[in-house]
Amino acid sequence: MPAASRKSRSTARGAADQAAGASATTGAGSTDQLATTAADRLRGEPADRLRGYYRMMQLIRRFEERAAEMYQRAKIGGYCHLNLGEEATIVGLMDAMAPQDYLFTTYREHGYAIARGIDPGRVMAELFGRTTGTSKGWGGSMHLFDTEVRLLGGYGIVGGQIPPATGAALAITYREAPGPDSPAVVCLVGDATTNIGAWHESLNLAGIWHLPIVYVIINNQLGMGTPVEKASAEPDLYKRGCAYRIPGVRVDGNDAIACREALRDALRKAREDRAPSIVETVSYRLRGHSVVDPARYRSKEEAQRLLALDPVAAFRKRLIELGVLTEEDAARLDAEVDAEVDAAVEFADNSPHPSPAELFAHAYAQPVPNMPRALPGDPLLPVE
Ligand SMILES: Cc1ncc(C[n+]2csc(CCOP(=O)(O)OP(=O)(O)O)c2C)c(N)n1
Ligand SMILES: [Mg+2]
Repeated sequence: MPAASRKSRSTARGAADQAAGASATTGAGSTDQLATTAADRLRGEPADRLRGYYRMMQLIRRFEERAAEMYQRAKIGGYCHLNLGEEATIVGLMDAMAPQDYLFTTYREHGYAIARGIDPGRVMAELFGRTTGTSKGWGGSMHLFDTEVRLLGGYGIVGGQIPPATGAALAITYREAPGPDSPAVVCLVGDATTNIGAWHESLNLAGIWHLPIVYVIINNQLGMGTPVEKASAEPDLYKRGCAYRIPGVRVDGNDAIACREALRDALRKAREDRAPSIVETVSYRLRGHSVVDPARYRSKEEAQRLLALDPVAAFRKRLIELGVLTEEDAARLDAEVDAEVDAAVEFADNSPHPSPAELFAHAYAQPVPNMPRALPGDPLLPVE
């Protein structure tokens, strides 16, 4: 391809601009028009709901900031990836899901777990590796799991969630008739994850078996330090189901309501028509890939530009402008959220560590002896 036409292909920055124009309920338009339509969407929402959205966005923001702090204090070990910059996406997507739906996520999932209804204390306790955590302290940050709210992981392997999510959608087709109250599966993947084999194999099966599943691509513009257009030959990620005749839409991930409407629409098609689809949300990862990544691949100017797009600050400002919140209301909600996060940290810190005697619990179907060493050919289990 000649360099000129290569350049004309969409870039990560261009993707965000396009996203604003491709939201679920708007057509493409000028920046002014887009700002107006986003504001119109907010005007159509009940004030209580908007205040609830702001509170949840701020809860996720403060939770993640405290998680980073706790990591630095060595209260949290292993890997830890934060949702900073993804708060509007999370709130919109989680509000679109019904209680009967199943959620599979990446390792960047703390905010989704909280917005899906898990107590922040149990999430923080899992990050701390304590028995009161969602996975009894065995999973850590990347493996939150809770059957009660149908969060079926938290996967540390890139794309590891895609085949089991597709399998869960297949199971639904055996157990339930299609209809407005039928469950569906939401499978979240990162932008870079659309390049792995499991993505293509799963989408092919979802296509031929007509599975009730929505693949949501959380396009935060980077896979570790690699921009989308350097990793994906088709950087318009919502088109990446076309080989399987799976349609996709792209929405602005900083617009909670656009995210909610896009997923709601896709879920309706999944439940009632058994039609799989893709929703791509475009937002920006505000910090490094994980808490230990200083994100040196970003210039200072870029970092400043991203901070100016902070979805939580933007939502707060917009609600105050619309008269939905006063400065005092917002400050009160912020203080409430801070107290909730303090309580979560305290709960985690005061919770017990798992006992070493239970090292193999929850890992194998049968009890496994904690042998000091085994040589090749030794039986794993004592032979009766
Ligand atoms: C199979 C596999 N390969 C590589 C990794 C290392 N790794 C962790 S996250 C990541 C990038 C994924 O980027 P993306 O899909 O955009 O998700 P994001 O982290 O941006 O949310 C890589 C390569 C891994 N965990 N698993
Ligand atoms: Mg990414």
